[in-house]
Amino acid sequence: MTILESLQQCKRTLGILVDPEKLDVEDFSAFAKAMSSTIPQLTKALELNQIIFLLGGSTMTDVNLDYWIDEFRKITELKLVLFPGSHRQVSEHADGLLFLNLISGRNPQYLIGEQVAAASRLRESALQIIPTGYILVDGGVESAVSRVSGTAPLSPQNEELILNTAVAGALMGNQCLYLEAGSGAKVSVSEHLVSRVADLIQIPLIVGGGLYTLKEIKHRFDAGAQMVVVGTAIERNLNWKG
Ligand code: 1GP
Repeated sequence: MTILESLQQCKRTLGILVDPEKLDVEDFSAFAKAMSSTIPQLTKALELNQIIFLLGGSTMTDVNLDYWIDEFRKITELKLVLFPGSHRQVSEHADGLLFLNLISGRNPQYLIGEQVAAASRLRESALQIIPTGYILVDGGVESAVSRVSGTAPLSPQNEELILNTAVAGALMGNQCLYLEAGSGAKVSVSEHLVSRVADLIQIPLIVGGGLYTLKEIKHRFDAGAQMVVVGTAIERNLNWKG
């Protein structure tokens, strides 16, 4: 089964976001130890169908991604999916790649420029490439995505614009949609908004940014998200149990 098929068929996928700039390779053993006890607990508490690791970050530049992924492989057999902040964050050593289109913004660099720049490496790659419409929703603090892309997030109050952006993203052929409040957001994407978007689209919905408790994650699944992403909560406390 491909990663995309697993998202289409699995009702509850947890994405654990790891930013290689924030986790030193030297910390891997601590990370591995923490994950070995955390993952079974999260799986049970959230009734998960699967967990995958997302790798990437908006500001990552000088990390040797191939080496980093090889080290990561030593501690997990879970799928590793790239979540790139730029065309430079491509590695054949991963399993898949979210091919992000920042459709909430109007910066051509993040609508087509980065994608074209990545194409020469992707055209002969065996990576599973998942076209993903990426919608940045205001999370109450300026996000790295907003800063780096030079685009403003959509206001959560402007529901119609978010819904229309989601529908347009699906009609353009994206295979997933990602509702993103930004890493470390104060306000996550609400269950209400998740539910309204989920009702309108037939492709997997990913939700992330500012989710810190099991309850918050569970409510996003209940509202219709196929995949919920958590990063900061685990970065802050490797023994996070939600
Ligand atoms: C960010 O959605 C992810 O792209 C995860 O956000 O770090 O706030 O969990 P957090």
